[in-house]
Amino acid sequence: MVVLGAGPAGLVLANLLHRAGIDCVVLERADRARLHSRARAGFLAENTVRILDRHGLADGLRRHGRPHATCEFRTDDGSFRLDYARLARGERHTVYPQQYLVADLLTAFLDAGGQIRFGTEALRVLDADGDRPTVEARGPDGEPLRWRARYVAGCDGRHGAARRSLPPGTVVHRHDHGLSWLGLLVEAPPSLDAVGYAVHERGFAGHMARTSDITRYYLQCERGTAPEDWGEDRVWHELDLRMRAAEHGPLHRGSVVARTVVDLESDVVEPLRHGSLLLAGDAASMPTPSAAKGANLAVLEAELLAAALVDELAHGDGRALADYSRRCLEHIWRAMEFSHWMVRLLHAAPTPQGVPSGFDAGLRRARLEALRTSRAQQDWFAENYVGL
Ligand code: RFL
Repeated sequence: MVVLGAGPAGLVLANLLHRAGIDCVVLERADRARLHSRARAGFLAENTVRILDRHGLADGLRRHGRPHATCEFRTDDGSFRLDYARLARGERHTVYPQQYLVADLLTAFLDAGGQIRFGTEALRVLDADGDRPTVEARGPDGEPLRWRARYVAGCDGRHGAARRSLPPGTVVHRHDHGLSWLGLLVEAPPSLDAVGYAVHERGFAGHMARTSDITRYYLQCERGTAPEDWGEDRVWHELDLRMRAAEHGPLHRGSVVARTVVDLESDVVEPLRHGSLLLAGDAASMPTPSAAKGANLAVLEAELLAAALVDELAHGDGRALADYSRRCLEHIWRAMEFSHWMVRLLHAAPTPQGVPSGFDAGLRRARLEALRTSRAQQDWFAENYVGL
């Protein structure tokens, strides 16, 4: 078995396969230090924590993760909070930066004798329609490498070799929301004890805790903006305005240590199985970061895929593998639908002339008002926000 990519999807899968005695190697383009420092997600759903717990992979997040269960919406019409652990199924998030989770999963895999080839870039998967696919790769010194295996798991993200190796005619459903966020990591404690969502005429702003001294902020920005155009003064000016610091209290300032522009695009590959090539995580589907679903889907799919592969390879039962794509797509489309709803809640829909639509603004106000006042709407939100 060859697993492409050592992100949350590839590492959960590799840990579970290795424990079940399935021979597998993980090919990872980056070196180990890069994986330990790549900050991305942070909000893990309760189901994700349950999966990791079930397989003894949750020690780090149990020790250092922090429970989180409140979000605060700030709008022109005032602000309101939702304590989502008191709504719907009573579930909360655990805030644990993705790079820490990746580090824990790497350690667990290597300590158990698992095999990872760092600095090794998969280039393509050949013969995926047969039962001995080949992975062609480039090693750390540029040397050509090849592996043959019974199955290849594509867990190498949206721009990886698995996606490039899909047979012609594979359907990739894409949606471009026409919006972009500047993602910022700031060396400062969180400014509020909630996820902050600010809906503002200048654009969306978001606040998300990461650790006691690192906070993630988002600022909606022009498509095509360069991160270096956002100096510290400009960042704090916009954050103060959009988060309405004058009304709600100052934000904790600190150095901006990372700036990334994220275009709000979503896609779903359908199906997730192409012969001997199986996709999981961002390689299978990419939601926008608007509802924090990506890492959670990656872990869920990895557990399903591991169980299906063990059934097939250890017990000769291929039924779960045959059903893998259908089962994942149910979760993926639910997560997509909610992420899409969040995008429409938090932003003015882009218009061809750039003139905001009053009709769209009215719908957005109605959505926020329903969320503020309707218990049924709040339960629906909570179930989808933290659930998977
Ligand atoms: P990853 O984590 O991208 O890992 C893929 C790995 O594959 C390697 N790779 C290759 N290796 C070999 N050969 C190749 N050709 C390769 N090409 C790539 C890469 O180096 C990498 O190590 O994918 P995976 O495992 O599917 O996990 C998905 C998540 O990382 C992703 O969905 C989340 O980070 C999305 N996301 C969030 N998800 C959440 O659930 N909660 C959040 O709060 C959250 N916040 C975010 C996010 C994504 C963000 N960005 C960067 C879009 C915040 C941001 C800013």
